[in-house]
Amino acid sequence: VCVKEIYWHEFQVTKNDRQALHGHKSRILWFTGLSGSGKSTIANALEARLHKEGFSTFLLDGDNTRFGLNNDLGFSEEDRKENIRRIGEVCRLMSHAGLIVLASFISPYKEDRSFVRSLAEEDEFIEVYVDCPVEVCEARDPKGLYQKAKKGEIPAFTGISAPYEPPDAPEIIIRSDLEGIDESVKKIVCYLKEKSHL
Ligand code: ADX
Repeated sequence: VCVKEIYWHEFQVTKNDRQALHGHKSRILWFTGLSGSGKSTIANALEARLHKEGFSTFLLDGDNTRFGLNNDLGFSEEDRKENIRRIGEVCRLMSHAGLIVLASFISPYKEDRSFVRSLAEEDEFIEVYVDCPVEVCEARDPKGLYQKAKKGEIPAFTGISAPYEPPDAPEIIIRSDLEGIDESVKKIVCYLKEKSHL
């Protein structure tokens, strides 16, 4: 039996102090959607815009974090859960650092996304559903993965042989098959300004 003798420390510099230094609130913009839906492209363009306007940001992306922090994880339901749990904790740390975090992960399970939401403060977590029909993602197939999945070369591929649970009440919905990137970025910036997040 492992008895954990650990205690939480409070440090002198608080989350509020860090937010004040950055001149804005911490936020977690969580992009969820199918592979090829455009999550990372939109998050990338949004980060560039926010950065240019003087906001302190950081972009986390499924493909990249799976090379490092999560390189021990695959795509089983259990591994995806652990992937999102760790990233949720990273988002929480980054929010304590006072950053606007943009997280781009398929995150196919509702339960895992609500776990991340539960780590955040009230109004801090903003779920952006990048909604795009699977046929469109398949036609785009930027990494050729849908083609491989259809041939059975990639098991448990989201949208083909593994489930995707769309959010019930996301803060923002982007129809990436109907809206361009600039339009999507504007929509998110407008939301953030309207809600006084920026
Ligand atoms: S998640 O489901 O655990 O949230 P994550 O966003 O980290 O996934 O990684 C998704 C990326 O991994 C995809 O964009 C794709 O490039 C790649 N990938 C490799 N295998 C799979 C698979 N079986 N299902 C979905 N994406 C996969």
